[in-house]
Amino acid sequence: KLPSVGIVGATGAVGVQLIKCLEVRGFPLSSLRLFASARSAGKRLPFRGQDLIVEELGSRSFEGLDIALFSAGGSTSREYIPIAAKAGTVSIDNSSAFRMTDGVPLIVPEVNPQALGPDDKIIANPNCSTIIALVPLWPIHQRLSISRVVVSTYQAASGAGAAGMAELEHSTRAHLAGEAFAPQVFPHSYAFNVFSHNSKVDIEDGDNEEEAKMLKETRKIFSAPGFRISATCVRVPVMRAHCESLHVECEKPVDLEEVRGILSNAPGVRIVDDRAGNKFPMPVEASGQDDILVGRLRMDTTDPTNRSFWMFVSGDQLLKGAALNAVQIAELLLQK
Ligand code: A2P
Ligand code: 11C
Repeated sequence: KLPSVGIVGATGAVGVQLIKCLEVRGFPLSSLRLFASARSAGKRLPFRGQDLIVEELGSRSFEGLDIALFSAGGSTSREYIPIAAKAGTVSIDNSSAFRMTDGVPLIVPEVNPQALGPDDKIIANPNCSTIIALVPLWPIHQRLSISRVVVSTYQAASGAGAAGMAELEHSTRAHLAGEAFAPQVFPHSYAFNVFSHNSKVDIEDGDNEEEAKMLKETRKIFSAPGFRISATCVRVPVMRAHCESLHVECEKPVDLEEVRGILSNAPGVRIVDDRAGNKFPMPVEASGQDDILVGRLRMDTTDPTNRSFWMFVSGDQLLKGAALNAVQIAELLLQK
């Protein structure tokens, strides 16, 4: 029997991509229902040549639903996922609400599919910055044993949802027109600016929540509590694909050709590394693509032990960073 599927947060930036991913990948389902807040009830969204009508999410929404894909923020997940579980619905959650909860698997299908159990009722989708880093890092770690990673992100507006994307556009238009603009989603003016990630900063250690998520989630997904990774997360005025600079140190001396070979066979990775043409991963090319683009592969010549190298990656925050990874988890669920 084909599963019945629901999307919670269907009108959001990720929700719309969830609908598209289910359609493009020909996900086998008997019915699709769309849920959002009361504001969107009655709105129509296309799926497989038909218009589906958005329903207001409520505590009875999960009756008869096999799988729910949640992307409506942490508080909606915290309130409704336990209700869904009681109704027998399996939830795949794009929020951070349950990611670090013991017993809830945190899955990147290319990395830890084995962590998904057949009876799991809540499955967490990692943070976008984590997914985009781990898809290329995992095959390298398996073959070369990474001893330490230092990440710097260049994160797009899409990470803050549809309202964040609209704010980038409106603040840019206002700036070009010489008009004043009062930011509402972000703490600073976005147009022609770069600022530290807009999540809460820990006063003690100085990490913001986005950085803390990258460290904790990587350790859980790799099943490596002591994995050495640190991060600096920054917002750049880009619409929808994140970039990350990764400094990778391995246990043993590195042969860059071996790294290139590993990445060229890695699922979900495409190498874009044209030194002669000065062409490397860019958000405009990663947007709309399933693969994580990887390039700027080069040794860190300041490491006399030859164990360290650099790479630069770009991945669509709304696809592999969110909707695509969630739909791949649902596909994995069906296989199990
Ligand atoms: P709505 O469009 O009705 O506000 P984004 O990540 O782009 O900001 O989108 C958030 C998604 O979560 C939207 O689909 C939004 O619906 C939905 N959402 C927000 N709050 C709730 C809620 N309390 N119940 C159900 N859906 C919600
Ligand atoms: C961003 N990654 O780009 C964030 C938003 O834990 O899923 C998503 C936060 C999360 O701003």
